[in-house]
Amino acid sequence: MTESQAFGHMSKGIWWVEDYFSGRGLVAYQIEKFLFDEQSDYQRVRIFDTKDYGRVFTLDDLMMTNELDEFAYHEMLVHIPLLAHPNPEKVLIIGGGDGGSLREATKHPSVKEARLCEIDGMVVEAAKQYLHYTNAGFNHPSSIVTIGDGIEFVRQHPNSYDVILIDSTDPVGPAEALFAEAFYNDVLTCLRPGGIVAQQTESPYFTPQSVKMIYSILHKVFPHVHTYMSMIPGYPSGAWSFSLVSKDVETPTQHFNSQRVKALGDLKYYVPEMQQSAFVLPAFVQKLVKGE
Ligand code: AG3
Repeated sequence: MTESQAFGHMSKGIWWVEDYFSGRGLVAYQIEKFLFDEQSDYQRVRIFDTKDYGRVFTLDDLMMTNELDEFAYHEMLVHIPLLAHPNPEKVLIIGGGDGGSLREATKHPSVKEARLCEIDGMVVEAAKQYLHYTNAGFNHPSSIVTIGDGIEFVRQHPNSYDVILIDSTDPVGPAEALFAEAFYNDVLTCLRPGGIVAQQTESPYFTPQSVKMIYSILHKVFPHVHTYMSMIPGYPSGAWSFSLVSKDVETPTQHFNSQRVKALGDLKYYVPEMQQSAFVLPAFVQKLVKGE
């Protein structure tokens, strides 16, 4: 066998395959056209059109988002925590340079400030130019973009935000510190009373050890830790987990009001029942997040 060879049924052409963890080739997409391909100060930023999966955005060759299933990630990362909060006025998004989370956060009429703090200005510029399906939120009057380090930002803004969304890549490379205890402590102080945090927390199937590690740290810092899931075919295994944590909000539903969902307009993934059902976890995931 040559050093790198693929078997299986693949039609001719150039394919993009994510190989995130232990040599598992994950979803593969046939590329039609490269639109953007640059090395930033932090990572390799690529945007390309695929044959059947729309426009794809990758960082260091990991799938960040794509035209066909981005809604399953962004709606769940954003609406679950915002609807768990009684009146979110100030929302901070750490990472999320594609704009998808900003777009969803600005749909909430209570939100007066939706601030995106993204370390890599190149991602925001590329998204504004090429990611028409996520970039609408950049033009909203309550949106503010800060190009900078989210870790520094939370440290410098104690007692400032109602909801913090950590919309990062995997806990390797530039995003590793966004899964660390020191950062979570700063996030806790960055919250206003009643504040809530949601974070993407990886795939229980493909990276169970990361999931276990993330939740063991979250449990050290936050009194209330919940896990929920969404089905996102473009990510490793398609089954993706998220955390919802708080110092003082005990459950995802205690402040829930279904009238507020109506005000969000047409959604593609989130339905009010998910404020409860998304937290019903398969047995093996329950064990992982308990550290078993
Ligand atoms: N959020 C990326 C989630 C992690 C995906 N991991 C992977 N493909 N290995 C991306 C930001 C979307 N706004």
